[in-house]
Amino acid sequence: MTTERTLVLVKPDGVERNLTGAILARIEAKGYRIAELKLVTPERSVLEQHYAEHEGKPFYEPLLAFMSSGPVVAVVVEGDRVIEGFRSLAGTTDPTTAAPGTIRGDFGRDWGEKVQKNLVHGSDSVESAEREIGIWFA
Ligand code: DAT
Ligand code: MG
Repeated sequence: MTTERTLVLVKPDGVERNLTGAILARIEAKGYRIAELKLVTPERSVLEQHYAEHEGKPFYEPLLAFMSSGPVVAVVVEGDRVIEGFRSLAGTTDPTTAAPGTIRGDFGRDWGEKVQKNLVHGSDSVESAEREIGIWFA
């Protein structure tokens, strides 16, 4: 067993489309545990820290605008190898090509905007998870 914690966000498109329950149900059905959870409309400063690795990219400003456009559900999820496991449940970044059976593949829509409304975020490593949990649950 390698028990880990990861930061999951249900992004504004997921909350707006009433998909929070469906997304959390998949996480729980997989056997992961919800350790912390809150609904919040993020401040820009939180998003700047969260997306620091993407600063300067063409989609950065539209991404921050989208992410602050409404409430998100921030969740700390715990479980065996949950970091990789949740990324697998979420599917690849682009909803158009994300595999069916994944959250992004089943529910994601891609309207060709500059920002991909891909419903969820999941930390990509142990280091990212600890950093991101510290940002969202200070
Ligand atoms: P992921 O969310 O799969 O970890 P990422 O960390 O590379 O992907 O990017 C963070 C978010 O930024 C992603 O969920 C959607 C947006 N994004 C990434 N690449 C993009 C692109 N080429 N065009 C538009 N938005 C993009
Ligand atoms: Mg990422």
